[in-house]
Amino acid sequence: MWSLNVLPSTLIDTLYISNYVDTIGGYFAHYRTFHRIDTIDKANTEIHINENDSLQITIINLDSLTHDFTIDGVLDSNNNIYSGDTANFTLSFSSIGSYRYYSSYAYGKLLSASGIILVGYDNYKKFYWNLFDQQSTLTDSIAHGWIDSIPPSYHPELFSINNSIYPDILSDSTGHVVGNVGDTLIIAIINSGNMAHSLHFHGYHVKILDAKINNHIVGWDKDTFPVVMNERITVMLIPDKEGMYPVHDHNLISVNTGGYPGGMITSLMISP
Ligand SMILES: [Cu+2]
Repeated sequence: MWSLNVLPSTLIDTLYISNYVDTIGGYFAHYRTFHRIDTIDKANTEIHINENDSLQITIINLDSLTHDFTIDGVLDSNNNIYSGDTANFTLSFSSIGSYRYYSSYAYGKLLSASGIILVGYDNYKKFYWNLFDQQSTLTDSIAHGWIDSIPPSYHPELFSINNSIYPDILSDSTGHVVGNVGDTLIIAIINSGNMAHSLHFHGYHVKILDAKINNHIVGWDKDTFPVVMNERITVMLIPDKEGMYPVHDHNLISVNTGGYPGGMITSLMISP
């Protein structure tokens, strides 16, 4: 008898680090992100790796400042990538689930240089929600390295998913969940911001498959759950009915960016 095994392979990818300024919901802010090709993409590129595969990634620093490429539990921060330099990493992941890559420099991660790696769930439709918050008036000082932590007076007005606000997020095919009744939909969620968020689903409950920090919530079947700072969570949604339902941060201050309803809201569009 023959048995067919899927041999592990290597995913090869390249990300660039850039800085840019943008006005989102009326708020001007400095950003740094990891993105593909040599175009600046507002969202940090999400990466999916099949279960058991490894990742061979090249990071090219187009920014004027030094960065690193950090993945908690996988890759330590001690790998400076100087301005104009290129670094290569070959990485393997011990378990399926959601991971976060980021630049550990304050002028990197506090300005959203932080993205999602999802390992596994190869045969399902996958979506990515990268939560972020920031106070627009702090970003100039952070960008120049004049402050390197969030002050106690933190008063964010910028709340986004994939660096996009509602309703703009509806045109982001990675963040706007589209599926059918009975589908198994996987959503990878990280909190790249500076405060805890609490996601509330209308219409459905989701099963929490993986949570790296708040891991007592694994196995919960809930419509609301915490996403603390630096968290990485994977949830499974199997819609039992058709409809269009919002998902938003339950802290209502964060659904006002650009006017209500705005900010940290996305949507589930489920067809029969
Ligand atoms: Cu609600």
